[in-house]
Amino acid sequence: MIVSISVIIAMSALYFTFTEDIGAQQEDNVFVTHSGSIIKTTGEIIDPVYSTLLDPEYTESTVEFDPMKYLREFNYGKVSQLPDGTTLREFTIIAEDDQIMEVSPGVFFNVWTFNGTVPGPTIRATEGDIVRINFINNGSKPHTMHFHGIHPAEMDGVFEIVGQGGGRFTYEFIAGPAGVHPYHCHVMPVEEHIVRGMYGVYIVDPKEGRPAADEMVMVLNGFDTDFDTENNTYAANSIPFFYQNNPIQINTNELIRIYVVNMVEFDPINNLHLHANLFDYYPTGTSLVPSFYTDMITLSQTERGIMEFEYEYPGKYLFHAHKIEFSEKGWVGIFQVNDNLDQKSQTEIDYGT
Ligand SMILES: [Cu+2]
Repeated sequence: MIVSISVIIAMSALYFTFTEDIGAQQEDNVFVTHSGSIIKTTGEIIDPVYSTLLDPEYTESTVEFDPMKYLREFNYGKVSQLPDGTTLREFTIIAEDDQIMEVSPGVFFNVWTFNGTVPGPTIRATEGDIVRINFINNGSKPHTMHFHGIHPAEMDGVFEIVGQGGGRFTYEFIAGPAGVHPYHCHVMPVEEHIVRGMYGVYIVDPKEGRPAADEMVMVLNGFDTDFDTENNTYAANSIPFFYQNNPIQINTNELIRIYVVNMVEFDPINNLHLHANLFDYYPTGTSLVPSFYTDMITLSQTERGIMEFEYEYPGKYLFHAHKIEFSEKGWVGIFQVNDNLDQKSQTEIDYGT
């Protein structure tokens, strides 16, 4: 009896000490969003219920991101011709680090963004064009833009740190080589700036172009919402299970071209498996001749390539990480292949304008 009472007293003491410690750690962090909403949270993960209790105005994500729109959205910039006939493509990219994105139903996460979304906009040019990026850092931390590809040292976005609170830098380089490349922030710790969302895709079209196709971009990414250097969600284009719940509509006997870029951190590899079909694969997209005909690719960090395929038979087909942990945490989607009876084609979209 005495022993039991002693144990209860000891456990109670422990409980109060422990909860006191938690209480001391639970200081409110305050985020002011770009819309002026004030969000309070006890951690870096925004708890929507707790936040709403503290601030009834706070009801939703400050990031507007539609994975279906992003999938086929290419940005060619403001186009003009230089006196020597070279095409100049100008882009304005604004960095922010106070955005809140609902990265999975009910999971609100403070993302760091280029032009307000994760991934940032897909930037597209033709090899030989001049790409000019007017970069503005409206964040609270230094940021840069580091493009993969070929360019002078001072345009590499590594040593020329762009200061917070409105710092500016103009990146300018000749687009090349033809292929698909990532861009991302390169401020230390780089891993944190990437896992928070500061990345996007940069496509360089070959001068001679590629055959007409229904074109898409898939950024393989994930979010570490509890800061244990392991991802809690995985996806193609940020939102777990999105393309499973909203299948991508494509046509039979039509060339599909996917620019795929792996931006998953922490995990050494990611992969992609296409069901009931095989595809031509062009690593980095730098050659016009495919290196593989396969149904499975494996990608390390920032590794990327171009996939090309057609479906002969209509129906529903899965595509997903064959690392099953990733697919079970969201990296899975469906192609809904429709009979192309009227030959109406996505390939009529005039890419490259
Ligand atoms: Cu950054």
